[in-house]
Amino acid sequence: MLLKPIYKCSICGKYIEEPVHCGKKAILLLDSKRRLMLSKLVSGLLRHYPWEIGISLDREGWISIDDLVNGIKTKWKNKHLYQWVTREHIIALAELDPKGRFEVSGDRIRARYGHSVLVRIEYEINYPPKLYHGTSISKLNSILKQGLKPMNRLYVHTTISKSDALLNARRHGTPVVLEINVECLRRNNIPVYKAGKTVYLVPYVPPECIARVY
Ligand code: HQG
Repeated sequence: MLLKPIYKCSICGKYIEEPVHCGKKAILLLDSKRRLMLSKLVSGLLRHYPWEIGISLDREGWISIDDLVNGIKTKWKNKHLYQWVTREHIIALAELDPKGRFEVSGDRIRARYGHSVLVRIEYEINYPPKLYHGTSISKLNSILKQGLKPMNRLYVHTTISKSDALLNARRHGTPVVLEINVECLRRNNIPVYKAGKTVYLVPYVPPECIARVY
C-alpha cells in the first residue's frame, strides 16, 4: 500500500495530499511512513483488539478520539513509536483514507468495515452491478465447495473494484479473483451492504453465486 503524505493548508486549514494549497506551501502533518503505520494500527485497534490499549468500542463500533489517542500513547506495546500522535492526525487520517476505512462523527471514530469484534453498524443496502473478491489459489477448492464465508470477520468482504480485489488477493498468496453474481445474491435474499468507497459486505456468498474465477 502506497500512501501519499498528508499536509495541512496554512491558509484554509484543510487536510490535503498536495504540498501547496491556497497558493502557499502547506504544513506537513503525516509523512507516508507515519501515515501507513498509524493507519494499520488504528485499523487493528478499531477492528480487532481495542482492549490492547484498554478501550472498548460501543455497540456500533464507536470510540472517543481522545481515548484512542491517549490509549495509543500510554498503553500500546510499541507506544514509544507513537508519542507524536494527536487527535488531528487521527482526523486527517480518517478524512483522507482512500478506501473510506474510518468514519468520524463529532468526537468519535469507528472503522467502517473489517471487524472481528462484534459490533452492529447500520449499513445501506446496495446491490452494485458486479462484485469481486480477492483470495488465494490455495483456498479456491474450499470456496467453490462451501461458498465464501466471513471466517474471522463479521462479513465476507467484496469490492466493486477488480484491481482492489487483485491487490487484496496478493496479500494471501498466489492471487485469484472471483467475480460474484450480484443478481444471484439478490435472488437468494442475501443482503449486500455498502461499507467503504469500494468495499461491500455480504453475510455469505453461496457457491452458485460465484460467476467466474480469474
Ligand atoms: C477466505 C482489506 C476457505 C477468503 C480488504 C479470504 C478487505 C475461505 C480469507 C478486507 C472461505 C479471509 C478483508 C472458505 C472465505 N474456505 N477460505 N469457504 N471463505 N475464505 O483477511 O476479504 O485494506 O479475513 O477468501 O480490501 O481478504 O484492510 O478477508 O482469503 O476489504 O481496509 O478467507 O481487508 O481491507 O481473509 O480482507 P480476511 P479479506 P483493508
